[in-house]
Amino acid sequence: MSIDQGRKGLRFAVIGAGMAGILAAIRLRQAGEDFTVFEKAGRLGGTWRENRYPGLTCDVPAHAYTYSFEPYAEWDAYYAKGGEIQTYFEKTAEKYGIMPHVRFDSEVVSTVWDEGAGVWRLGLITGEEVEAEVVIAASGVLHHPKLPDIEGLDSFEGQAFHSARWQDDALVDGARVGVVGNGSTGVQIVTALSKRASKLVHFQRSPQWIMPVPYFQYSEEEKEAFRRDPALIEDIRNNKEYWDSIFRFTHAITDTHGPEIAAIEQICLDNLENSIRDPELREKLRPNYRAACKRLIYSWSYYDAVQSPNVEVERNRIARVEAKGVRMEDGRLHELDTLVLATGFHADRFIRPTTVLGRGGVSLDDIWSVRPTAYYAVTIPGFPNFFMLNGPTGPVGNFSLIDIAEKQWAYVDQLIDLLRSGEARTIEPSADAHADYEERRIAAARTTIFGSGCNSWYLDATGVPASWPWSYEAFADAMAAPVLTDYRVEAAAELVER
Ligand code: NA7
Repeated sequence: MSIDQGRKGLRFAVIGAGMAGILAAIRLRQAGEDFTVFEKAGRLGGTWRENRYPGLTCDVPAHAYTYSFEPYAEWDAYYAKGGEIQTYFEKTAEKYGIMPHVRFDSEVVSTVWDEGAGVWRLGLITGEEVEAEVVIAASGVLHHPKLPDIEGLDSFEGQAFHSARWQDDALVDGARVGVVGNGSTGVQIVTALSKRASKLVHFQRSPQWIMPVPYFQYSEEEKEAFRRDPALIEDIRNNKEYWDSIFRFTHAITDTHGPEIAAIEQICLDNLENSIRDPELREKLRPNYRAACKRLIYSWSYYDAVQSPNVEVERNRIARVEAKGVRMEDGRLHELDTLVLATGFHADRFIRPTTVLGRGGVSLDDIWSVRPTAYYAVTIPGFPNFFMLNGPTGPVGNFSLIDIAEKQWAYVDQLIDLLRSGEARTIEPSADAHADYEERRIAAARTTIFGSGCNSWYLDATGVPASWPWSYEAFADAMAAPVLTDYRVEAAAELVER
């Protein structure tokens, strides 16, 4: 193939048909590119496909949790339910003509850079091999369930399952249910099941700070108004109070002694003091670490739920699971019909277990042996034309990851432009630029609220917060334009005929 043909015929492989993969696909289709989305499952939606537990809600206001270019009039309430979000992504993918480009049941098991040909060779689970000049890794963050290392789980006579593997036939109505785990997932499940289970035990290894938030339904009239005039939705998306809260939140994360984090801590503390009537329960629910150190839980109804007579908060240590239920270290047994393990995810996986081999056969697994990392969360030295959306070290917190992915795409698109124009055959960050970024990032991350002394999925294996450690504005600025001097560009002219 000649150089010219090669440049004109750029092929893109998008890995994952979740929120970020759909975004990439929409943008590539709009640009008239040749692309395929490889999806391991039989349905798109990523997180919103995998999670189907009762009470599943996105804690970003619904109108802020959409693509900026695709507002949605149909949200039932200020916060959207998981099923509604899944429908939104399916409708959006249809509307933008993405579906014919998605190959379902096509897990990418390996992607290997072929230096001579200047292509990535992707091995699919089906045994096929496909080629692409550019890989967009949009494979998500929290998609490998972490099961707890609790002895005896297999001996339980009822059903026990991870929250992301919800069993539709699970006994919950009028049943005795245990929920292990107190992250956003556990809190949402307990809140929902408090109205359904006859007995509900919430096993909390660590209590959580709960941020009270407003919740209201949108009426049919309001939805009709949104349909007629999408500018009304824009007003909600651009609502000053909402954006002030985002800025406040990111400043709070990065300035652990500032007024913003003090305000958040006070709101959470007041919520605990004013909502929980029984002093003993209040002490059980009082965290001993700083608010926002773990991902803040947003809830308008959890504190009501745990005060229902059928709900018990269990703060003692679990000794083991037995046939009839959960045995505590103090010898008590909670007899249960169903045990839900809301114990989180392996947050350091990203594209793995896919084998990714870059220049010289170097494995991403080796590069990531200490921690997953990417230059500005998007690109990796030695992995040319490989771009990540919602990759390692990106911003995490109580804000929309769709917005983050859109900003990352705007950045990636500028790098891809160099390939499109024929100016570059390959592009990747220099090792020095990446090392400098990581050094600065790690130093800053240690000083964030996430590093203030609690355990959470935000921490990497060495205990360093794995996220973007600077403000939202700093992220927006960084994504607005890549610093091209930090990139290693292999000019197309150097390409020999292949
Ligand atoms: P999280 O936030 O990682 O929470 C996991 C919870 O499970 C957390 O309370 C853990 O306690 C608890 N856990 C984990 N292992 C055990 C064992 N062995 N025994 C008892 N308790 C355990 O996961 P989620 O699914 O709730 O939320 C993940 C993200 O999804 C969320 O932040 C949103 O971004 C959406 P710990 O705090 O470690 O003591």
